[in-house]
Amino acid sequence: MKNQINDIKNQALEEISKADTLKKIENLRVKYSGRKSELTNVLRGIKDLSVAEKKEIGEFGNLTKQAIDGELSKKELQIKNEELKNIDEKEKIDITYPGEKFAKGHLHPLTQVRYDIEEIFKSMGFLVVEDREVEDEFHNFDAMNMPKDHPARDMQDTFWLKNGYVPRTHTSSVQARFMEKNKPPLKIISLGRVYRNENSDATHESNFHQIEGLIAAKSGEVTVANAKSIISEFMKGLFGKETKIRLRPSYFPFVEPGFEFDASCPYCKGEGCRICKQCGWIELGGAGMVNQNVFKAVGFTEDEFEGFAFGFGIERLAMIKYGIDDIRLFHAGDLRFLEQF
Ligand code: FA5
Repeated sequence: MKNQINDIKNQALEEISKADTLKKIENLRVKYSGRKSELTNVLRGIKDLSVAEKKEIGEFGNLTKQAIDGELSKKELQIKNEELKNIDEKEKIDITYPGEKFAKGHLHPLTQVRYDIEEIFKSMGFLVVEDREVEDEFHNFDAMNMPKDHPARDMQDTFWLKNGYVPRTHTSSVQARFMEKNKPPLKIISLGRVYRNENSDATHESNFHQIEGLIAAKSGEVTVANAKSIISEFMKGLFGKETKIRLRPSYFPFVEPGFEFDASCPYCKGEGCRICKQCGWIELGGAGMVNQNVFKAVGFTEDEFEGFAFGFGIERLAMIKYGIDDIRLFHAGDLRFLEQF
């Protein structure tokens, strides 16, 4: 029986030494050390031996089982360590490897231009004010010297609300709102959304942004020359020092005399190109000396004050600044466009 046990031990040790996975070790444990193992089977024959043989074979059997278990545990540990080493190799972390870049958001190009405009005017002492987008007829039209039957109302296609209010058609309404509460001298700008019942095309949107400016003081203290130099500074700040401006006579009911403002094209420097449609100048907005009827509408005495007002389209300014030839890109939400700024 001793020989039988020895053979089992030798066979077990040989197979254990060749095992190279935890699964194989588990199978060998069942085969050589479990309750149904060959060794347990052989040792069951002890009961037929003499007392002395029982003792001797019993001890020998136990030592053999301990030896087999010991080898199984040793080999199991060895395989586990080997696997850990492999994991270390496979999952090695290189802490010097550059991290992945996160996509960063940024301001919309219109917001960037808006902030640029605000900074330029603030540096010239202007106050930035805001007011409502849904206006009553009085502040959008009447106070701007556009009474109900005045044909000038047709110049700005209006979305009328059922209650008689209007999504403002221009930021000029802020002039009236501000002067109702503040007497000249004043220097303000106001930027915001305006709405017009117009079809979209490359240069028109039904929802766009304007900047309105107003300088007002005692009569005789504000001239077209002051206003021209302020607007010239503004254009230089936005488009570059070499920018020139020009005024052309025009009509807006809330100013008298009225002008249209053009800036020399920042792309071709006045030579003529695609952006300025070959004429060297780009139309930016309107301006003029505040009509005395506007001052009267907000409660001031006629000729007590004089002022200069101007209004530009912010999308148009941004289009020129960045060389964009279609206004619709600003609101299309196309990341391929927005990521370029
Ligand atoms: C006005 O809105 C006047 N309130 C401006 C003004 C203020 C004149 C103070 C005199 C004194 P106008 O309708 O021309 O004027 O619009 C001014 C600017 O807004 C235009 O020059 C243009 O740059 C921009 N604009 C007008 N309509 C659109 C539109 N549909 N889409 C995009 N921009 C527009």
